[in-house]
Amino acid sequence: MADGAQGGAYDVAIVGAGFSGLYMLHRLRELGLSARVFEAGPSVGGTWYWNRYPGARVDIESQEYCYSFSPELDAEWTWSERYAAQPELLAYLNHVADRFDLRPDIQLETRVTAAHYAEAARRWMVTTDRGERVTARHVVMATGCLSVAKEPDMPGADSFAGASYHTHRWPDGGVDFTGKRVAVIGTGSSAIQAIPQIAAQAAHLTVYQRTPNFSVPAHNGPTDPAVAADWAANRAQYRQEARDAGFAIRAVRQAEETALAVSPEERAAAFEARWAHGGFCLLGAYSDLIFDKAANDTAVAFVADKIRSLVEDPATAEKLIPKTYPIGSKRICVDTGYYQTFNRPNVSLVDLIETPIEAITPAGVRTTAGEERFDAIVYAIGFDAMTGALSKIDIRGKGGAALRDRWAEGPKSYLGLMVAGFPNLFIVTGPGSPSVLSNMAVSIEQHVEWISDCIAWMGERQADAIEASEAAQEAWVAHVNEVADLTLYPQANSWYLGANVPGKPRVFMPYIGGFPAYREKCAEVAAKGYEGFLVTAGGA
Ligand code: FAD
Ligand code: N01
Repeated sequence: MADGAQGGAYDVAIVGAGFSGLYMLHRLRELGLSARVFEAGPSVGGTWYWNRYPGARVDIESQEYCYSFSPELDAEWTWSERYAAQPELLAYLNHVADRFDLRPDIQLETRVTAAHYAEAARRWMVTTDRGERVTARHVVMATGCLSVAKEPDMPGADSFAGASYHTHRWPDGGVDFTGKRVAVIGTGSSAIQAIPQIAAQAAHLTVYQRTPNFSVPAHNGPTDPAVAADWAANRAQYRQEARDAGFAIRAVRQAEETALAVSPEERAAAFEARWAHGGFCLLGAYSDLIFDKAANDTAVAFVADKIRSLVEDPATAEKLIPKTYPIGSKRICVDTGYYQTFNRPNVSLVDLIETPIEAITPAGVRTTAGEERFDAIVYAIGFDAMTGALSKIDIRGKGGAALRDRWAEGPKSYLGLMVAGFPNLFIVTGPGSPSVLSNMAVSIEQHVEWISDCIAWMGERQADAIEASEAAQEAWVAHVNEVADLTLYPQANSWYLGANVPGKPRVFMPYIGGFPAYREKCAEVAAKGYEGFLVTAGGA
């Protein structure tokens, strides 16, 4: 069945060598197929190679945020902390690459610039920035949802005479901020992890905040040996519990009762217990927190009081409390000492709603309140999420149609896996799938397994092309929107909606119907002979 890798012809070309690309390669190898991975970076690891900023770590407990496909891998790997930090996650993914001998089929420092579908041959022509052209029956875009950084868009950003950093492109070997005056622009998950670490080192840190975020404590620490032993004894069951959980996160411990059905005292106790436990489980306290504004308000009020209790200066505390969107409608941040950092004498907060940035100057940052001088500026301003990496590649399907054009009004896909008019092009955790609204380690495995099963199924039938039908795609897009509108999510100006990138169409991109329902739908589609897909064999 293998096409053979001679002369740059493969069964499958995989773009990206993060969590998704590595597992995709492993699965295809097991099927006896030839596959080549192209990775723009100098290392495997994706997210966990690029985001090396101080404090970078996972926001889902390490035991849950890792592959589940290999019991041997599970048995030989131990996590040193409850929430693993970036170096450990990168070491894990490097270990996976070595353990499964993946490296011979991975080409690093090679960016895919174009992928064009040749209809007559039913093959993709893939072009790289090294001038190579290879062909493949299938292309898997394992390019990541959060892999294209937003560039600083304030006037004068290029004029700054000091050092500029982006959290997504942190220098190898780190940065020493000792004795420096540092600005951090942004207060999303990346900033909230980096700020306490930078504050501990810098002479002075100024945080420029446009929209405050809700953050909950991680209560991170060394892995509790009892927890590790419990996981080792019950891993298969716990993994299944994660797959059966709405966000594919077991630790959320989703309760069934609704927030307003209980007394204020009972509610306060439940929130308090979950705050003490740490992480995302706060949102699992009641079943209606992401559906009902009044229920959500109770969690907002709880977190607001926590912020007031943690931040000594009342004016600073008020600025740090989000007041314009429901909790959970933007990804909650999971921090280690974030709010307490604002009690340090060397840290100040600038509220950009009161005093917007006018320009980055050669000396520092100028807001409507005046200029502050810095030695370094850290941009923690996020990503062109979900569609950014795909829109950077010149992807052309049937009739030479460009994916960029097809998605000009917002991304459309069937199940987040395939796009009508683009046969044999698969997307891992694409828009329209649970993706970033889930434990991505779980979602990635489900997608990779669905895609490899589909390719194997095609091989068994000597089918040479599979493509989402327009009708199935339209119905799925309508369903994704309908489900999003049942929740409070569209009420926030989040990157889920593309609201963080000027000019990006405002479309709710991930699927919020829950991982279990989604997984079931994908399995049902496959069991019905890939219902909603058009399959071609021998040109018919
Ligand atoms: P990535 O890890 O993004 O890998 C994609 C790779 O594709 C990149 O290495 C990129 O260089 C490469 N690539 C892109 N375009 C091209 C091209 N044209 N040619 C060649 N190569 C290309 N998710 C969670 O569930 N829990 C978390 O705690 C969590 N923490 C995160 C923390 C940070 C700082 C960030 C940014 C994201 C986090 N995420 C988290 C989401 C995270 O991206 C996923 O969990 C997961 O790592 C994605 O793996 P991936 O392989 O799909 O994509
Ligand atoms: O990016 P973000 P991120 N002027 O988009 C501000 C995952 N992740 O890298 O909200 C001034 O969330 C912007 O302000 P506003 C996780 O899924 C996980 O932090 O647009 N400010 C915001 O405050 C996360 O959700 C972890 O008003 C500007 C910030 O920059 C996703 O990645 C860690 C601005 C960007 O926040 C993205 O997180 C890190 C401007 N021109 C990331 N432009 C974990 O904890 C933007 N901002 C596991």
